[in-house]
Amino acid sequence: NTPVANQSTNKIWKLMEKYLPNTKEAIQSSVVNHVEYTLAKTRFDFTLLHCYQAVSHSVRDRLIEAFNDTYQYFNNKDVKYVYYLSLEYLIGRCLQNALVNLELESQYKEAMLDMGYNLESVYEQEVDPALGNGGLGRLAACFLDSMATLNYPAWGYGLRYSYGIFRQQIKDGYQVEVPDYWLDRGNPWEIERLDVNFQIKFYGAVTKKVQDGKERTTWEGSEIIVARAYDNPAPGYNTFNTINLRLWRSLPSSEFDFKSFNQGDYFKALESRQRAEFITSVLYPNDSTYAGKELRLKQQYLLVSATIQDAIRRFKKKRKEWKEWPKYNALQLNDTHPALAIVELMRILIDIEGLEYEDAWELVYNSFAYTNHTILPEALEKWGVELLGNLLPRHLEIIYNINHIFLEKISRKYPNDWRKLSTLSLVEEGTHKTIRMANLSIVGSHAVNGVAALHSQLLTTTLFKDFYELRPTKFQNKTNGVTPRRWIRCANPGLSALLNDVVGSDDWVIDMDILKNFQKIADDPAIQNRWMQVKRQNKEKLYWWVKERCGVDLNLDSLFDIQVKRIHEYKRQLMNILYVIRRYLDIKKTPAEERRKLFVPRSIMFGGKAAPGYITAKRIIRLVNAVSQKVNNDQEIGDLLKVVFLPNYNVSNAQVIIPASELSQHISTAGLEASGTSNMKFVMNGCLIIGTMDGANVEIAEEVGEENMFIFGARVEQVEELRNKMRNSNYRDYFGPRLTEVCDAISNDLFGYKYDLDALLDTIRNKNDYYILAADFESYCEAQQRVDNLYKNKSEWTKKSILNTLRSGKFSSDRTIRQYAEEIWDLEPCEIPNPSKSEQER
Ligand code: NBG
Repeated sequence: NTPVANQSTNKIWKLMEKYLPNTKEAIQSSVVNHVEYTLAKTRFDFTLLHCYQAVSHSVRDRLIEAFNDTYQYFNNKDVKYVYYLSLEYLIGRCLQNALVNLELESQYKEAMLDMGYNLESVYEQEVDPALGNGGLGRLAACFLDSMATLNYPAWGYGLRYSYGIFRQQIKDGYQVEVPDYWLDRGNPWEIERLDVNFQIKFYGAVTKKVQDGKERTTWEGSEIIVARAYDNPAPGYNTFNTINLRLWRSLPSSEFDFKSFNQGDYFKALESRQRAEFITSVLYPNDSTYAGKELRLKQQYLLVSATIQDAIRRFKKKRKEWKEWPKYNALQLNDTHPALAIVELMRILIDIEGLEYEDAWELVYNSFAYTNHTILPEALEKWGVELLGNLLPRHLEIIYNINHIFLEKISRKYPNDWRKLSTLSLVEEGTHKTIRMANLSIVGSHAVNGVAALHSQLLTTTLFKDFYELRPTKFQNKTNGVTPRRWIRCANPGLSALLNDVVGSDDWVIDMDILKNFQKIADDPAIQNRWMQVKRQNKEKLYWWVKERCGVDLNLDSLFDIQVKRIHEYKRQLMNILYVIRRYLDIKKTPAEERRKLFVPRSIMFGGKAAPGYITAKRIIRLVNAVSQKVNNDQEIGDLLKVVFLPNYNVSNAQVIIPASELSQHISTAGLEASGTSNMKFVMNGCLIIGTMDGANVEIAEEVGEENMFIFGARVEQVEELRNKMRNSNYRDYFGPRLTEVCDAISNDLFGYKYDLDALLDTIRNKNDYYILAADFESYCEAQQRVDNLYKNKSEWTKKSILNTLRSGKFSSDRTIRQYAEEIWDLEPCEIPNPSKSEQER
């Protein structure tokens, strides 16, 4: 802090006030300047798309300012960092979120309106970057928002795929996957770092040499590519802190194909350059199954290697002593996908930095932590030893080393316990020998957590039981959360305004727990009315969305009943659609004049993508569309029942769908949904949940009260017994009469597509109904009856809706991130002074 530095900083602050003030005029001039100088369009004639691009650039200027200052400040304060490693980030659209977090939305709205542009239509121009599959990727995005908002010194690291999750089209009722080249129109939010590049090696050979009486190992890769950084600023709310999501893109390295060029094989050399670019070209569209493909392993290693190199470079700039590593670095693994980071850090510490094995291990162990997101066996990553050994020979060697030392400890503790040795081993023996990435992640981490109380408990009693017994203190729970900034403040402006009035400020946006203090408003008829109005407006917005995309006219007075999530057998969309058929048949059986008395009009909506190779999931989509076609065109039914498949469910669509929903379905087989996060978004937006006691539903019931939900179905302790009962019996014995009639209707071709649909029904008839859909069907129908009964009483329904929102505070990702920071990362917040405040305040 020399006087000279102070003087020049002050000068810069003065200049900044000139360039980026938040007045209407300054905003407008920054927008038109970007039209002219960044987009090279004329100020006097530009389209809505150009308007979006120019507005985004003007907001980006502000973000960059905050973002540079943030890391400068962290660096000066010499803080500890957390590195969040994830192969997926579903960040959704950025413009509105940035404006809301910078608290500039109303200023921009006014400035743009004055120029003839409606800010909401400007928002609609943005593509939705969909670099993730579902809950796991969206969780990472909510975490970034909370880490920034709570001023934690953090970095997000991931991959910049050129193609995100496919776009889903529905053709003749079937899902069709279309590539999503999201960078088509450029990406105004990212900052390409031409100067941040790291070499990444693949294949090659390992050599050992004795040097000064010590064995030194080196690995020479035979394919070398480059990872380049693309930075994406993530602003906090109500703070100047803005953190970075650094995404890597693969590029060819200039050196390595020199030989081919020199040998005159120009095309071969270019081909290999393209191969390098291909690595980060596409996201694997699997949710809860692992691919086992070499390209996927290359993606994982690229993320891990570039990130570790970056973190080490940053660490070395400040200090010399390796033993300080864990004091300044925490690394969080979002599932096992980036687990090779453990091995990569070991490799660099031993082979390059020359540390002893035990010393290196201590640093690795104390800095890494691992989050598990599922107990489904098909999701557990296991890499074939041949594949791994060929691509990363030195890493395989280190994994064997880790395993050797670990198993020696185990056999000392449990002599001759072969069962324990074989379940704990990082290596799965057999004809096809594999490396178990979950075991590697547990052994290499000082903390392991599940994502909801029930899930974390199941980890310690089933999947990771033996690891738990070995070291119980390593296992923790961190119940997921979602950010109220995007999921209430941005997605539901009507509700936000109402909550501002109730609370008397917008403090709830960063402190959701205060909503609890206002529960008495739930009985207030005036509030109830306003609450219903807000819901009605949100329903209207969805009404138009559906009309435009699906050509269906919904009844705005009907109950909006929604299930949106990845399509999977364990999530039981099949049970939902079978109930819709049940309802359809029941309506048809009822004399016309009694129908409206007995049935509440319902609009039942489904949305979600199926993994391209998951045939059963795709058949579920086919069934939904077949039922939709039949029911929606049945004159007798009219608007008593409508069924719609909402195409291409993604983050920006969710922001329209969730606030409009009244009933929300979370009906997985107990024990199989690790947490769920959309359940939290729905609750915050005043939806009532129909659901099983699974994942975070259990904690939602604790918070909002079971009486404010529609809980049904077998509990986790009962599932195995139900399966056993079915195992040796005919489905006719375990199907109730209501379900039998539904399935018969499908088999008798009431909806067409007999081949596909019979095959679908076989999954519950002849495969012993693993997801116990038949066993839960009766209790599901009863819960649905309770829904109808309550919906007839508008005031009671609305009261419960209000209580759902006011009691949802626990499910803010701010709570989750605080727990990670305090209980796993040992991380302190570090808030940077706001330069727009006066000098005294600074
Ligand atoms: C998913 C679970 C969800 C959970 C999210 C986020 C994977 C592997 N798991 O229940 O299925 O909410 O992770 O934790 O995507």
